Amino acid sequence: MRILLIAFVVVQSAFAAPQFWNTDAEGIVSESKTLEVFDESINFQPGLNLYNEAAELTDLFGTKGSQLCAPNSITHAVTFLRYARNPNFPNLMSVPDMDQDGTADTYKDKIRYFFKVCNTDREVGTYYSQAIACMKNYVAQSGYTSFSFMIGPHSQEAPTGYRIEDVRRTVAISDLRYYLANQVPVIMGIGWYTFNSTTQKYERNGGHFFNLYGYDYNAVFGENKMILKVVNSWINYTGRERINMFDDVVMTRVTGLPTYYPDQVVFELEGPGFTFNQTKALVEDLFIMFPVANN
Ligand SMILES: [Ca+2]
Repeated sequence: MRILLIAFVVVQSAFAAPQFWNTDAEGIVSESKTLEVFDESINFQPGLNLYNEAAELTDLFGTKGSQLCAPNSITHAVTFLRYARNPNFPNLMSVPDMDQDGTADTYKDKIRYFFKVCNTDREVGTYYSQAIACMKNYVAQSGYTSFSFMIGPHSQEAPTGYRIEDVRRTVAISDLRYYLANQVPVIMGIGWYTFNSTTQKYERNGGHFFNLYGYDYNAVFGENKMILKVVNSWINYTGRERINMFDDVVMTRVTGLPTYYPDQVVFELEGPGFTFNQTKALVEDLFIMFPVANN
């Protein structure tokens, strides 16, 4: 079943985002994997598999293995912005020959570069504040105005001209529809939460970053559900067609007593890479990284 691409812009009156040139979302168009018919369906993932590169950077691993999800997802997003997006951002800067193999700016060099400039810790990974800071700096150092900020309860700084309450709030489905429809490669931060039967609450015991490059949405979902096109650093896409180098992950509004979940968590994820017996993947923050050309 072929999916219709429908151009639209969600009006966000409090949020005067930059003018995006391309609202037609002319990315890679995938076949639907479900029998549902969606009002809006977008997939612009670039067909870039970084799994093997990251798996070979074992000198950056901690005692529990790789904590490279932030450097990996940032590398994925900047590669998309520089080469695949239409229009693209060719001035996004190359990185040095970090591994001294004689070739600069390889995917491995980029992952090493963001590991370094994000101050990623090989044991605990990358804090949200560190991740957004290095995204923002990379775009600015490339000579663009950096429209880079977080939306979510951990957001600490609004972009110029906006209020902190515009971005320090719970994530909304309308946010994802707006940015993804404009081919902004959103990075999502989730927490892994396990239920503690003593406190009767979900407690956080880790987190994860990954890339979003589209979604399926039906108006009947309202603000309660959407299906995300996820590129996840711990899934190896080798062997898939480039058009299929992503997974459908369902994001739904959590139910239950208000105190059952952490404050300001309203969505959980289920699907490949996110479904476990005792642990929930709860959506926390979105990372928007977008270059705006200086006139
Ligand atoms: Ca190199």
